[in-house]
Amino acid sequence: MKIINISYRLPVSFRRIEGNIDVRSSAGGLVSAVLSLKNESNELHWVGVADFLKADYHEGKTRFSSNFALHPVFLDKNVNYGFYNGFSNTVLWPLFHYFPAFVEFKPSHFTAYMQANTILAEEACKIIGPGDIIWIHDYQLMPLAEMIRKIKPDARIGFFLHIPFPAYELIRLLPKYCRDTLVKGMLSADLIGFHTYEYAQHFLTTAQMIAGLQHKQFELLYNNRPVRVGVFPISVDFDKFTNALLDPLIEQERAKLKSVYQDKSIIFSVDRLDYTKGISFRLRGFARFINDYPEWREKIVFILVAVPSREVIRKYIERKQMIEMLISEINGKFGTTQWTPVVYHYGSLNFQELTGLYTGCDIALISPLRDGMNLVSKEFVASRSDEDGVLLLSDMTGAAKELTDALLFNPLDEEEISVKIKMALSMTLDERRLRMTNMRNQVRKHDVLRWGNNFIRELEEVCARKIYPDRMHDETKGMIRRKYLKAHKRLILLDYDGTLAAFQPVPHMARPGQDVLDVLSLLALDPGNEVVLISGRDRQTLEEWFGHLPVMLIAEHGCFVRQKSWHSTIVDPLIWKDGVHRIMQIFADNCSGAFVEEKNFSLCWHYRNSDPYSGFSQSRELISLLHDYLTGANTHIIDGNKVIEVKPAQINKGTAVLHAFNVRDFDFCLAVGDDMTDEFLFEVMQHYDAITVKVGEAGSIARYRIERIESVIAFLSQLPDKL
Ligand code: GDG
Repeated sequence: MKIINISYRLPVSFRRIEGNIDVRSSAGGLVSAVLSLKNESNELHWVGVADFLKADYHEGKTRFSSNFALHPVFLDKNVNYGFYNGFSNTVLWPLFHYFPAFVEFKPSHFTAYMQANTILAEEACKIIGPGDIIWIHDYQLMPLAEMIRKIKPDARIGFFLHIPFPAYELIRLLPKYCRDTLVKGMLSADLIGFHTYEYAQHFLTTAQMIAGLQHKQFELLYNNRPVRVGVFPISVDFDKFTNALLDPLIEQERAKLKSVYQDKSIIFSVDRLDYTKGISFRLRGFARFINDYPEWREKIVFILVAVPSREVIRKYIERKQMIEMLISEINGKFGTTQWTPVVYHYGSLNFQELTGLYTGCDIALISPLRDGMNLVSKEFVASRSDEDGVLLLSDMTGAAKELTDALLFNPLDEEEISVKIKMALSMTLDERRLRMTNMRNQVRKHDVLRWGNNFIRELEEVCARKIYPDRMHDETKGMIRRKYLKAHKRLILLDYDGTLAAFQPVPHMARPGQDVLDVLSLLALDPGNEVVLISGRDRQTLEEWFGHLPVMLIAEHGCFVRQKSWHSTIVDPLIWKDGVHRIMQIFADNCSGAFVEEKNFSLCWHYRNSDPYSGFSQSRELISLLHDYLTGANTHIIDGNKVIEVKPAQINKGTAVLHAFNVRDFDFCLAVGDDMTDEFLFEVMQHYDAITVKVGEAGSIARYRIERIESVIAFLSQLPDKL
């Protein structure tokens, strides 16, 4: 089996330096995580975009030796520009980090984005074989899973988003064709991973808004496949950083630092120069600190390292100028001939310099306005095996949810930053130790190796889950009939719409045909049978259509039961109903073709006769409003087939059957249904070893599948036939 990792960047580069090819491997956490997945029974492969020349690669590739096979994809310069600098970094990056005003959308960039993804998909498919695992990373590759799935329908695909997934309100700003492509692209993976629950929740809302999907415990059904949404906070290679303290080279770095700044406390920060990292905000906070606490002047230094990043994009050039201006203002205003408050380095550090600063500083000050996770904070913690140092961390980072022993702050609040710097400098050694030990335990326990393993394990698990009911062949029908004939007491549970009758433009038009009435009579007249029609329809309709038959009727998804006479299973006073009716009526008035159907215990907003685009988008707004309106109301909102329904939460088709019967009394149980509400029935009935049958092509937890309504009727009519 192959594990094929696909990311924009490759972890290796090939550069010609003075005529020779220099092969350099990057040693980021993702590489460690991927390498840790290696075992005797798998091969590791890495597909990504080459940021080096083809000729240099061919010359140097024999000198690259690692545990994975490298598959660089060489993109045309213009395509790569539109793909990476264009759509990825001037649309998705700012939008997903809540900087909508920084978005510059160009359709040609989106075209390049799609082209690049198509090329990557084709390259990946050349190596994908049966049973392989494909792990796709990040916002540059959101449509890739769908493209791969088209060529390799059975591939096991995981997608991980390294940046925040924002609220739907932000996603809405993208043109419809873009947002649909991106979200449906992600949904084509089997497992979609995020750093935090917040991002996962935003994604689930978006999936409902865009694709009409309702999740059940973070699992969705998309194109008949189960898709799991999971939370996997990325981390760092703990041992690598923790061992740094005692490394002699790093000790030297620390010694240099101490000799230059011997009498001063050191604040340190390092990040890519990016507007999301809040560098100017931390500078203002620091300036406020030296202004408010003059006794600290000349006793403190802020070493600020900004690593060059995306230097061709306008907003990055502007931000660099802004930061550099601010640094000179602070140094000009507060500095003296003996003291430079901010020591600025624009460039990258090698590992020794980086860990020398992590281990040699007193405070790490990290202030993103948004950050998917933020690894710098975790690297700082992992490096501090001396259990000293204080972490000052923005509460807008994913890491803040785990590193709760940091001094957390809001990056816009200069005063708070200033006060927290003061707190950090005055903190006792005991308190520093306690906080750092707690954070180290967290990072040690959840390091990046565990992250990678957890993700792949969960991907394998979700792919192993079976949701495709077996088609019901003649042999199976024979087996069911044998069971039926042998049994003495049989429970037969049948949904109506979509199971025994086709959908019609208006609900009342779906009257039962004679064939349906005949088969129900045939089965119900056998004294050994309990036949139950279990439907979402109201009791009046069921009574009108089936009242004359000796069958039990369950109406409104279980809210009413007719045994000898009708009775309700609900004790809820339905105080929510008038308000929901008013809201639904407003939406019906504003959406041509939509109408409200009132049942005794539920309300439905139908949009099957509306324009598909506006009907669907109004239905999304209605759902979102109802979710908020009904907070605490003990209701369930069903996002059905062209209908939004609100009903009491405690009752569903499954619980209704349990209320009505002791299922164990029966030696043959059959449940047949076609839609989402029947899944509740299947779930319950499977505990009783029932024969569960899904009608139609959609995925289901049912055991068997029948494709068409006519086949259901034929199957039921033949049940009592002697074999
Ligand atoms: C994205 C998400 C998420 C930086 N400068 C130097 C250097 N670095 C290394 C750090 C750290 C990495 O780069 C930066 O990672 P972050 O997580 O802080 O930020 P992004 O680059 O924006 O990463 C982020 C991450 O993906 C992972 O999912 O956490 O939220 O935005 O490892 O050490 N390393 C060296 N010299 C430098 O000058 N050696």
